[in-house]
Amino acid sequence: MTTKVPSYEERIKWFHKARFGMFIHWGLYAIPARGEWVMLQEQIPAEEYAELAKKFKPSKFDADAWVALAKEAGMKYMVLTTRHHDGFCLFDSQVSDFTSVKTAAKRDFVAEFVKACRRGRMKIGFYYSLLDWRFRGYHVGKDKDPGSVEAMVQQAHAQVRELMTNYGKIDIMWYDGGWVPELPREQIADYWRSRELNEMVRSLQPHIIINNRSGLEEDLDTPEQHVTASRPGRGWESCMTIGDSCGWGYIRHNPNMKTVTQLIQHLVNAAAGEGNYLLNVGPKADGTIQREYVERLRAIGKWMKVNGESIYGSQRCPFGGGIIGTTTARDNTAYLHVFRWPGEEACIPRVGNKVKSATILATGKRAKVHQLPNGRLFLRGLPTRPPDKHDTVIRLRLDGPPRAVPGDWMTK
Ligand code: JFZ
Repeated sequence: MTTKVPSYEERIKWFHKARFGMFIHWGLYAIPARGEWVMLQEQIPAEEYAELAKKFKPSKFDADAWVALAKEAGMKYMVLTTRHHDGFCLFDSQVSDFTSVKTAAKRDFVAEFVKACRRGRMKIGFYYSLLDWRFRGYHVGKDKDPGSVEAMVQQAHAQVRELMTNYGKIDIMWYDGGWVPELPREQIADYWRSRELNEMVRSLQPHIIINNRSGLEEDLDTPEQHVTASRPGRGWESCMTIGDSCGWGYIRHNPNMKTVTQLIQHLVNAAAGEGNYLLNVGPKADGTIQREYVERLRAIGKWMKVNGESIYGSQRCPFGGGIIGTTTARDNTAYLHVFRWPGEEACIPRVGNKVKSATILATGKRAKVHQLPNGRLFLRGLPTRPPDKHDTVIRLRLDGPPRAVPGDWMTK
């Protein structure tokens, strides 16, 4: 019996409404606290690295606290590393003993995470790394150790089946680790037997969104550490760390933290391109999230409480943002996001609509609207100082869906 898979537009609808999610990189690597690549970067032998599992007993792990923080930030979904490149599973697996259920923790953290997300009405994503550094074949290549590569591929298929079967409705399958050192991109899907794998995923979870990291395009592009829009009509999600790009997993001293303003403007730029922003936290070994991340997420949430209508369900807006910022849209409304406050007057080009009103969301105050036939829109009577230091949003009520006038600047 073949399962009926809903259309792409149907499956991606909630994702476009959500716009903002939490990425969570957590596992044994939180113990050494030098990022999730520590095993490979410090060439730690698998047996030595496995000793960490004896110490992994996160006394303060509380999935409801993670969910509460994500909600406070204005996030609508959460993606957890069920298993990263080091091979350690945060879930119960019949094909591996290297799991949090069969070692010191004796807990199925994925199960606890899923239950907390459901209590918090959060959509759920599973990150799963296809590659597993513990398999010699991955490093020496299929020619030198075909048996090891086959065992690794079979592990991936079996564990993805466990994840798609044992935890109820899952909303995103977030593959990673598809790349193979000795192969060109076009051969990756065959190496992992990804067509067969994803057919199985869709048969078990027909509504699911699958990302583009199993060697196949599937449903979602995943620009990493940058905000780059995909073609109109294709879902995409920028994933990003708060600190240095090397540290998705917890790093004890991570000096280069992005500011709240930078993080909000990344989120806005993603929304302006009809994309999502998946912002990462790397909890400590005890399960708690570090203060610097909590403070930033709460500040973003404060901004989202006032301005979220310009983000959730956002559509591309054809108006120019000029130098002052960018624009998002939704139905018959456009939102001007002012990153660089110009003072008492703001001007943006290519506005083809009649603007019926302009309101600063942070204060509720109206701006005076003046429009020229060539599409230049002037907003006047603005305060000299920016009402919001991160991004002041001005809501423009329009006479219909946003439409641009052709840029006839200097061409007549
Ligand atoms: C991958 C992981 O290696 C990383 O640890 C983290 O989980 C991130 C979200 O995903 O990072 C990548 C992915 C792809 C490449 C490099 C790092 N690549 O294609 O060069």
